[in-house]
Amino acid sequence: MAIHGRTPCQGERAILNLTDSDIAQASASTLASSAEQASDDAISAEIQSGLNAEARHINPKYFYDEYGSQLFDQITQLDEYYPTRTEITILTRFAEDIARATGRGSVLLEPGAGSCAKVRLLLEALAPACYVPIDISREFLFAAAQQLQSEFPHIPIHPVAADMQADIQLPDNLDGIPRMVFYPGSTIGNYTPAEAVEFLRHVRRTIGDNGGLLIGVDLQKDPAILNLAYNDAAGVTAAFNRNCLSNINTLTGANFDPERFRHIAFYNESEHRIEMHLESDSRQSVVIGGQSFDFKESERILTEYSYKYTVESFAQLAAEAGLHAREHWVDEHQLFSLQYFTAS
Ligand code: AVJ
Repeated sequence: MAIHGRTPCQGERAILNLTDSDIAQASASTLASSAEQASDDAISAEIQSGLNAEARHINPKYFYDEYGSQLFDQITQLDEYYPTRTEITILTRFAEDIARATGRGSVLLEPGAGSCAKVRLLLEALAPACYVPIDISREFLFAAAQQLQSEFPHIPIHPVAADMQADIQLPDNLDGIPRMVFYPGSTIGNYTPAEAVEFLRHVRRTIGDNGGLLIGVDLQKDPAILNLAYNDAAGVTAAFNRNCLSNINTLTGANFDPERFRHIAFYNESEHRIEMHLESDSRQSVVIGGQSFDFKESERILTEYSYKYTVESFAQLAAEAGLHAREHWVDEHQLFSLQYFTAS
């Protein structure tokens, strides 16, 4: 890959403690094609186990094949879907203030960086010693990193194709430089609180004793706003939800008919989460990897949780992972938050 301004940060793959086979496994052009690398059997087995469970479910990662990623991009532009534009407003407005709070010149790591769009809003202010975007989709990530490098020639950029949970070891020349993990998008909301703590503990191990975490967290609010955000009038979220079934058909040869499942999304107030389900419009059977699954009329498959927090409830969760709340920034309507934590 041609990356300009090669610096010590851009060592071969010294930055990660991965074997060649880890890297081969983690590298793919899209989430879907990475899933394709796992054998059809392994994916079938994962889908089967979710549908054999007491509460039938499908992992939300199956939303994101190429078409699903396009649909998500459309969602971010809907009037009803406030999170993306609100987070961008916060990042733009408070970039200097964020940099003052976090300090400058750290090694900036971004799990699931994708197109590296949001970090652009912070790079000038944060002036990192090195920016390390991490993503499972190798081709996409490296193209995005190359583009970013041409826009920010003075900031060393070192893309790493890996799973978010990979153990990251920085090369010796970056020893002693504080690390900061940037995790925007409220992706953390897809995890249950217990899973979120597990992820945050992984972040805590990655950043060490003098590192930090800057994370985007969607906030609890009027349920009417939340219900609209996941039930848009144009039906893009419904198409996004159903698309996981088309993707599973492609990946496993299953015979879901997406049109025979209704999009259901609602805010569960006691659990503080949006739930998305696919609801069978009638009795039907679907064959996946040779196993047949019967659906009753109106039977549901859970496809996504999107947990909403208060600044305080999220800080409490982070504390369980050894992360201490330092500062936070919200928009004027308190729809969304950016929160900064340190390890000590
Ligand atoms: C990408 C997980 C942040 O939970 O709002 C958008 C995904 N699902 N509309 C979210 C999503 C339905 C989104 N996250």
